[in-house]
Amino acid sequence: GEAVPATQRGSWSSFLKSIASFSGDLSSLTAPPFILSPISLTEFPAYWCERPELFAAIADAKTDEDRMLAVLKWFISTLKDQYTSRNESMGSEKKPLNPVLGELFYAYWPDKNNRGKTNLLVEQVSHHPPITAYYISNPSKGLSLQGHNAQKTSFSGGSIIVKQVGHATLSVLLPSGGTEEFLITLPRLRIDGLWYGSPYIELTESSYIQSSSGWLSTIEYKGKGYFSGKSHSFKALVTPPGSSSPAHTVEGTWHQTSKDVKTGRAFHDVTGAKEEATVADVEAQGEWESRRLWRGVARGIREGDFETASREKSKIENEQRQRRKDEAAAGTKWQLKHFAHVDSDPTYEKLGKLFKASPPTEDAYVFQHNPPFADMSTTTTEVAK
Ligand code: 0T9
Repeated sequence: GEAVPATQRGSWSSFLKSIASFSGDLSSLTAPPFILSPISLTEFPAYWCERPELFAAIADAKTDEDRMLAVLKWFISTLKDQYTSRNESMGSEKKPLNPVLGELFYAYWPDKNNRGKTNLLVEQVSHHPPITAYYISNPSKGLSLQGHNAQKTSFSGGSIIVKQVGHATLSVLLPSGGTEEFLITLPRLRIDGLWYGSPYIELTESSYIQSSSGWLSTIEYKGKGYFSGKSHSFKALVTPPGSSSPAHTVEGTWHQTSKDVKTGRAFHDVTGAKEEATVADVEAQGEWESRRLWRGVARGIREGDFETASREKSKIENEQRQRRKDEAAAGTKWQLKHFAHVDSDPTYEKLGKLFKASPPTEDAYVFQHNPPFADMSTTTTEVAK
């Protein structure tokens, strides 16, 4: 295809053949240099908050119904950043760096215009298969989001199909002192454009946001040729507790704008700029922090020096292999730093029942409240002031 450099055509077509004959963990396949991204998957949870004022706005809603609408608006507004931002910054979807076990990513968005400070903490909690856990909080607004991400991939009709495994739970401290919780499930992805060497993501099927108040958002995703015939289309139905007829229907394209179908009023708009998180300088980072850990590889990829990139990558991989061997010999196990694994998430089980989530239960990684910044945890006292 056009986007594939002449010298990499052969390796791109063998890469595609290996994807086609393989399903499972794509991260372990070696891809040609032109498709490599210098950014690790541990940075991806930042996409949840690159419009921090929309996250903060959840705390300002006065009723359960308005809170669901604020959560839906924030969620829809993250999709452009989650699923199209590599196309914008690098020309196409690229293969991210595969995080090592224990890799960390810390970042924040400063307080501005009374939105409060938003903190992000990410830890790679499994290497094979890759699983990333994250905790995002805005303590002054009483908001916290906890989740984890893994993928099951397969190949169909020339596209990669990615089933996201994992979910997020959003916790909102209410002025009454109570807590409202939201279970957020994740859409399926189809990676198209592979043949031409310019991959991009389309979202498919449905995802859900279920509130403990009973309000439910069902979001249906469609590409070209459906509702509006446009790519990246969605339709969200917002239903009150115990009802199946929607109180609100929102329609539009998730990477642009949408409107409330009944009132005709604008709903979300992400045509404006997003805001990148603030991250410590590489020099000031610890050795497990993503940008520090991958520094040599990332520089090689950015500068087109793929020999250096692959030598630096081998160093990291060999070090990891040695570590696993030493642990096996000593009969010890890698200890997670910020999260504890639970086989079943009670919030998922409880809220999942309300919309018949499949599967009926999922595991989770619970944040241990030992953040690197003192001002990260959400407590009732902070909200009260
Ligand atoms: C969670 C997101 C996820 C991670 C990425 C599938 C994918 C790894 C997972 C699901 C974030 O919240 C949202 C966005 C993009 C997803 C990635 C896109 C992608 O291609 C990779 C996979 C593992 C590949 O690298 C496939 C090979 C590559 C050559 C295609 C570009």
